Amino acid sequence: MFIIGELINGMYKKVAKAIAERDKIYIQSLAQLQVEAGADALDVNCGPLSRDPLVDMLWLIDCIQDTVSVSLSLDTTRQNIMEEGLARLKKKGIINSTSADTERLEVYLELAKKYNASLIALTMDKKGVPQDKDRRLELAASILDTAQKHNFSPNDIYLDPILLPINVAQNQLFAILEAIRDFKLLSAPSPKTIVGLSNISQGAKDRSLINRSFLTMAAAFGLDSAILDPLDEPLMDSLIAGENVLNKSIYCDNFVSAYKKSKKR
Ligand code: THG
Repeated sequence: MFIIGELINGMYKKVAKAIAERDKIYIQSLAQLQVEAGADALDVNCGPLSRDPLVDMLWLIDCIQDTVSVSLSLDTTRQNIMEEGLARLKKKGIINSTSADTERLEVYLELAKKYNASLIALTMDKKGVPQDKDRRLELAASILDTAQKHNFSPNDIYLDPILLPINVAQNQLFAILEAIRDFKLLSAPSPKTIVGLSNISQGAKDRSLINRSFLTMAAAFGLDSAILDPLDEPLMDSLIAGENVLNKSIYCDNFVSAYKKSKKR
């Protein structure tokens, strides 16, 4: 599974404070800790409180790139911030994200091509977040159709079914798992799939337990990537064990430590 660390997000009060105070040490340690824990990429989001999100995003990118060398997932809804951020990246970037609205999607497909970035596409449009699997599949098919018209490979598209909180949308979670499985059938080569894992437990108790239960199930439904908290050890251990069960790594008595060693860069 391709792990994108979620912790550099101004949604967290401490991160918002560190951004406002230009606390480079705090941000860089969050970057290092996540990479050491197994993150393949880092999500970067200035959060809702940012007074100058463009300047904050560029500061965060520079700050993170000064200390780790993984890819960055630029998590912003603003097109100008996305473009200036992409221009600043040293590694192949990830656009997080576009919706399925054609005008928006077309702009982001061209941006992704221009900067050789991957593109996360949410299966939602102006009508909002789908309430069932069929609508998610319909939007996913439309995203892939538009991508093909723009000569953009499905390999570089991450379809996001939008994971909803268990306390408000419990009856949709199984449909989301099925969507993750069925998205892969919509094109050849297949698109990739992704979720923002922590969404599922927002406002709930026992967050880590809910997160890791869903993640191992999603892995079994073929999920390729997740934005998650890599510092949550029980979560990472469940993922490692789950992938071992799925025969993605070879079983041995110390498979958890063997896996962790293999990820050290
Ligand atoms: N899909 C895509 N990108 C995403 C999401 C997604 N980016 C943002 C988000 N969802 C994934 N990242 C987070 C980060 C933090 C939390 C949830 C998802 C979170 N934060 C605490 C909360 O809200 O309770 C903050 C607590 C605090 O203030 O300390 O849960 O779905 N493509």
